[in-house]
Amino acid sequence: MQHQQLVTIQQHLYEEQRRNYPQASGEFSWLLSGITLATKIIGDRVRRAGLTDILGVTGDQNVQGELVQKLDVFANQALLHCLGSRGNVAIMASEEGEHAIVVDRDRKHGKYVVVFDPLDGSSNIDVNVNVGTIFSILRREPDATGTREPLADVLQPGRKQLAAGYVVYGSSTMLVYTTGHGVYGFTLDPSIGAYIISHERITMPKQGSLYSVNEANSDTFPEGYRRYLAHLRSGEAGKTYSSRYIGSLVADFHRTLLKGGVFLYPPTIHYPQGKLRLMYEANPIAFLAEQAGGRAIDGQGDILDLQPTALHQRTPLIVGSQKEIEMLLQFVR
Ligand code: AHM
Ligand code: MG
Repeated sequence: MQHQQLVTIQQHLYEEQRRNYPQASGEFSWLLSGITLATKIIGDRVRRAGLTDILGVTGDQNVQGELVQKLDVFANQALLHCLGSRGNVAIMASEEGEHAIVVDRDRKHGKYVVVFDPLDGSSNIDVNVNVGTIFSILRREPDATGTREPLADVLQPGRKQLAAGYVVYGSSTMLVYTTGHGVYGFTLDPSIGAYIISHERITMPKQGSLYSVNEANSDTFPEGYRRYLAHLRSGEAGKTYSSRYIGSLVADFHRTLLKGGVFLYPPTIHYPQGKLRLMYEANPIAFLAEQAGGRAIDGQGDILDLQPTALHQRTPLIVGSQKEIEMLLQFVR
């Protein structure tokens, strides 16, 4: 019997760095291992989420006398802890915190900025549906005068991302990431606690046959979006479309990445700027989409070209296959 070689994410990253950045110090791999560790801790807790009611409700003490935390708070702390101890992370910013957290003011050591959504789609936890962690890694830019505010180091356009990815806590736990040299997927082998490569060079189909949107909002979408959806349903787009919507961005995007089609969260009456967050939802997803041959736009231009002005800024997000995005632009531009 022939055995396939088990390639862990660390091995893969090591090879990738050797190929593309022979001078690399290994610091980046060290940083990424902080993320993989945190997501294993989070994934373990997600698996046991249904037992929270038995072990104790949120804010209460569980049978061991420990205070039970909400899962998204727990996920946030796991990431802050695992990244904060890495030594080369200067600034962290999270969906769970109002402000960016400065870990290391010394620019010589603190090279990286990490922005994340610790547990996306958390409204799905109670019903045993997939949730995820999303992350984006930026370089801290040089600051000759030493006066730049930490937030300015965070608010960089998505094009400047060094790496981005997500972990989807689904029927298996999968990590998908890019450093700008293609998109790779790793599945957690729970028996050995390692992420093993399972998806080499993921590419999004040029056109799919699924669209993904919260259709309950569609009466309040700008007209172009409504006509676009009607066009997809009409069969005139060359495919018979079906709809899929989970309500967890990571899971909805993961499917779109593998199967193609389009995911959209347009402006609505409740969210005139769109609901999703630019820095830690749209940017990392857009980087992955482009690296896989797809596209991500805000209805006008590429997400990755937007200049952020606030940490928790929202944006419309339309992401998917080339063909579906081209069609959308004809309707909304
Ligand atoms: P959250 O960060 O509060 O979990 O909200 C983000 C989630 C995304 O995962 C998902 O795409 C979207 O909100 C779903 O929103 P809606 O329920 O309005 O369709
Ligand atoms: Mg979120």
